[in-house]
Amino acid sequence: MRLLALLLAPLAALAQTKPNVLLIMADDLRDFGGAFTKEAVKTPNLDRLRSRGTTFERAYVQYPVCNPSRSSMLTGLRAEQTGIVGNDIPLRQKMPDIVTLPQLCKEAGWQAHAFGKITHLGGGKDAEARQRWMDAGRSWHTAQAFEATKAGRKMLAGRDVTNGALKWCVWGAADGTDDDQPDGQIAAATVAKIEELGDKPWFIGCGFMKPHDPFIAPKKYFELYPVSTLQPWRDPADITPVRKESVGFGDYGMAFGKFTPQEWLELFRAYCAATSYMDAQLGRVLDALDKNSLWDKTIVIFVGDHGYHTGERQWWNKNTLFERSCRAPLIIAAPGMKGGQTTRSFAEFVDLYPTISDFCDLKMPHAGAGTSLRSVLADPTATIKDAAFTLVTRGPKLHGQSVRTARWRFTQWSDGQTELYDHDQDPEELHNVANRHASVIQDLTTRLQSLPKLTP
Ligand SMILES: [Ca+2]
Repeated sequence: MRLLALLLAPLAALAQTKPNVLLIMADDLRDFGGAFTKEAVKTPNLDRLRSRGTTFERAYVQYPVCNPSRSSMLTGLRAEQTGIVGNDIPLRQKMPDIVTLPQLCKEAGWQAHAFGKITHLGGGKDAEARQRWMDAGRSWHTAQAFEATKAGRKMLAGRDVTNGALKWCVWGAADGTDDDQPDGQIAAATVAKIEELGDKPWFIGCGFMKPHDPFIAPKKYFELYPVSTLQPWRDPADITPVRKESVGFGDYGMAFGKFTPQEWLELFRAYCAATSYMDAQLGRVLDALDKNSLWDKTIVIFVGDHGYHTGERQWWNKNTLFERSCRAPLIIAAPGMKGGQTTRSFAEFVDLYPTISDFCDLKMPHAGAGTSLRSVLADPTATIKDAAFTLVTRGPKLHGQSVRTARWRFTQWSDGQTELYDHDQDPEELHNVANRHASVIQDLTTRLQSLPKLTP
């Protein structure tokens, strides 16, 4: 027996250095107050994952739009460095030789498979273009996207809220089952792959597509939210107005400006229903980890790709430099780390690449912009950084950069305009105090100047 144990010891050590990686993403899921329970939305499976891991209450994306955020996260580089600042350019067109996070593991022997939306899903109906957008073959052995079935496309209730002005701005309570929508199929495919791969080390991307628009979920999830139980956000009367490029710009701003209280309520209810639907699919994946006893062999990361305004500053979207858009959900459950922890340590999504390569004992092949979060997982009172940075662009001529510190959010536009919000007094960023606090602004301007230059 002793000889057998000696022979097996190196194998056990090897297994420990090759944990499975389960990267679960939700699309356009705002951070509901960090604890998820402070607001109306019901997310029992996110709560279940929180009990297994560490919840980051201050996690920030580097660009609050799908493709720029995901490209930054998967390369460990800031959007200023990738130059990917829109949903129109696939990663490889801009960075043909970069080694992505799943690719790093794949080339080191992990089985790498993506289901649903991990990279941005461009390419329309062109199957080959879609595979290129998903970076199949380079980042993943296989990558697969999913669509609603005929039953799932039949709406039992719903409405086009802007009468066609914004094509995406519709909600629907769908006929059919969970698996008639893409997220149910994504959960089923993820579970099947976990069971198929057994003891081989794997890196699985499980990319849920909700609560992103169109705000559709099977009808039963709408029934969780009787209209009388919901109170959508209303801006107070004394809110400081800001420039249109900051928030409220374009056709979106025009349309949201006309929303009635009833329309804000309808959209908020649909967003909550789509969130609970996504959460239920997450539960199926967590069940597979339970059933196959994989928690001590798997690092599980749950992220949203950026935040979302559900009415704050009369905005129903992302793509702003406010807290509601820049802050996103992040939960990490890693082998050997305690569960049920919450941390106020700052985290940026560029930290995920070094964190996962740290747990996989792989060297990051290029100089990344982030830092491993391992020390925070070991001790949630530890900190690895005291600020987080986010970029947006407004066409080729204007961009804004924002820095969040423990007390402040400071935003500087490339034409020199600034905004400053004091989180000690004003957590919802209602009052711009940039005409005061000159020394704070000087300090935070220096911090922004330390960022890499935007290279479009
Ligand atoms: Ca998104």
